[in-house]
Amino acid sequence: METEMTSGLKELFSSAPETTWRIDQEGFDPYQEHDIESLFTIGNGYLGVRGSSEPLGRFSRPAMFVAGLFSPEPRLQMPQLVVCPFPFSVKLCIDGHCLDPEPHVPEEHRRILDLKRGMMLREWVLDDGDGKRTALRAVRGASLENRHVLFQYLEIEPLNYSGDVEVQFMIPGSASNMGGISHLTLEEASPLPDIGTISRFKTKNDEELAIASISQPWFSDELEVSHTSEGGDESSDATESWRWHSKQGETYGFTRIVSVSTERMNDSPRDQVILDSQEWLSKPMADVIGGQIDSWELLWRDSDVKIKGDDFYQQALRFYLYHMLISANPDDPEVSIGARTLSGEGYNGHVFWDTETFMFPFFVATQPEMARALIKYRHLTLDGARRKAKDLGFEGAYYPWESALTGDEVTPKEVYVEDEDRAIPIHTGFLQTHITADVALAVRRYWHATGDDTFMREGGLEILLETARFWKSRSVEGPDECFHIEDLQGPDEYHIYVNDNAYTNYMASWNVLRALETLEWMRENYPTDAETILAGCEMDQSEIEGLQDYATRIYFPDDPDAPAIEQFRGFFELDSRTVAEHGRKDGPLSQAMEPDLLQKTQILKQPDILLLFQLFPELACKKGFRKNFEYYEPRCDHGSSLSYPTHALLAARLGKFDMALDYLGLTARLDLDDVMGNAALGIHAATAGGLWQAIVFGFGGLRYDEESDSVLVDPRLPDHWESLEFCAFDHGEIFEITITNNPVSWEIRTRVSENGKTKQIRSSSP
Ligand code: IFM
Repeated sequence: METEMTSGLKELFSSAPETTWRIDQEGFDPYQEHDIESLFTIGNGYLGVRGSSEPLGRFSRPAMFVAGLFSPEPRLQMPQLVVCPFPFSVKLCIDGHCLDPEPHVPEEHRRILDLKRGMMLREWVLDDGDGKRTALRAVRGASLENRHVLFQYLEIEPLNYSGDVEVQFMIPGSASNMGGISHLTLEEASPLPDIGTISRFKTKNDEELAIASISQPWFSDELEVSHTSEGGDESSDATESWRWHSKQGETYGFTRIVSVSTERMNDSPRDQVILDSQEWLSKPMADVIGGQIDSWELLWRDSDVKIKGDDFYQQALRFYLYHMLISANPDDPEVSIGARTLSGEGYNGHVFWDTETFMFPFFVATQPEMARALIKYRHLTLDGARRKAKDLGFEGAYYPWESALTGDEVTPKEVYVEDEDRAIPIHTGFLQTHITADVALAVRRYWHATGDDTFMREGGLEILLETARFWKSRSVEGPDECFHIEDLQGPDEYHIYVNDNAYTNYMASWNVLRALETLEWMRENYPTDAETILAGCEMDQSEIEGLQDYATRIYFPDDPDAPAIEQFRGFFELDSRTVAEHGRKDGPLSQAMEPDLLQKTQILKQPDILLLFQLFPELACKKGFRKNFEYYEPRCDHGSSLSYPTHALLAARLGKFDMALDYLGLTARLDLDDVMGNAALGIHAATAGGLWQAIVFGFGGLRYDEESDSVLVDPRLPDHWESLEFCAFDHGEIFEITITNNPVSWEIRTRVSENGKTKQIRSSSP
């Protein structure tokens, strides 16, 4: 009975890569499912599907997320990324008795996230309660060749019985976000004659979501099989069923293709998904899997980082690189990556500075096409940022702290705390102004690393000028003849309504100066474009001169006798005790202290001033890096997941290896060990990017130096790391950097890509 196909599926398990390329999870604890599901998400930047088990359990949070599919949340009046029906639902019935996952909890359950090949593998045994045991094996993935396509292969083997088996492939007729909010209304759940099912939903915005699901058994023609597809009205599931008489010890396999699209992507999503799924169902499994392996090989070629001598970091880093790679789509600049990727509902799928400041450096260095789409998103949403500035009485573009599709501010105004039955106001939407300069920094870094002048001409400079203009209008001139930026919040979220946050002021000044410098470059190299852009922004010469004057007069604290750079005016007058001196050992101080009391201390939620040394390593000698680190590090309680990687990176730069490795460990295991206790809400995207930066910038010492216009490395490896290898793009060249340890030495090989092939061009050593 076993066909070529079935042995192929077994082979996928036996050929799963070695441990640093995979995450294994054994056993099945229903209560842990909602955390584990986030970790085992598969995706391709358009679709993200949580790693929920095929038959769904009560504690599971099964979900599919579709990039850009937002729908308004009624109470808080902001868009939410829609939880879509889980596309891999399967039900098994034996002799007419359908097995719900409870009480039929899977036994001998094993899940493998295959990072190398971009798939999830799962095998388990189900007991029907009467002692009939069935072994199941399943493989699922999201295609990179066609981002609308999901594939699922399933094998069923009756272990100790022969009997009638029925398999149902379902697309649930409903799905809801947390709190029971359902954004989708079912429009259609119909059989597709002889081939499968089609489901169509409408969001509250009236956007259509279409899901086609079709399957096919691998049985020989002699076996009598009954095949039906059904759907119905209201919230009913679309179900395709296969029934046959199974024999003990034989294996029966299925291919299932699910195709998903929305009106944002297609005028007629229904037709498109039917076409896609039919086309993909006709492909042999070997081709689908082979294509997947090839696509992932290409991604890993430039994105992998090899750490020899430390499998713990090697595995954790690949886990986070995988999650970044499944979150970005080089072909879709209308969307960016939410703070919890497409793996969970955290932060409603909204995009924060996490993308530009934490993840973007990874994409710029290793996947410039993905970086281009991400930065283009900020250009496509520039009008929303202009609207926000105007609504708040400012000029230029003020980027939203939380962004969805349009670039309008979508930060909820409050968050409801169920246990305490109260709503807490959220100020970040109009206080965390630094996001605007964080975007500008990403624009320049992208341009600098890629040399993509087209982007600068078609949007980059416009962003830089509009954000520069915003800063001037957001500032007030003081009697000291300096410009001050008041009533805001820096990266450290424990202190609100502060004045002259040094991080923000530095970034604002940098933003304006670089905008003017880029304008000069454009005037020299593309004068017509420069004039068109200025005319489009309605910016004249006197405004440009005003910006020049403004940028050099933005206040920045420079008291040489101060213990460090003052985070904001008046910071040093606050209670100066460190976290240890507050006697807090377990968890952030914020868990034990009310916000208004915390505000009176120097305790930080996450690095603020210190982040400047991460973003601008050249400041290390000018601004007292060590002194600042030693002042602020003991005062940070790491209330944010963004905190650990920056500390790891900076401690490594300072040669404080024990401390660096402690912070690196917390970064690396943040989601794998659920350090923050909220992995169920999705992968912490900033931590993923932060881990790459800590290893490549912190230990590897990679630096893009704007002044010398070159890529530099200055590595500091922990003793037990034998070597570290990574890639970094610069102006279309790929630098392959290999650092060996004890004593440290390195080699840089450079290659260029030509028609998809790569060519070695030179190599150099220190
Ligand atoms: O952007 C971060 C912020 O800096 C800290 N709170 C969580 C946000 C989303 O990750």
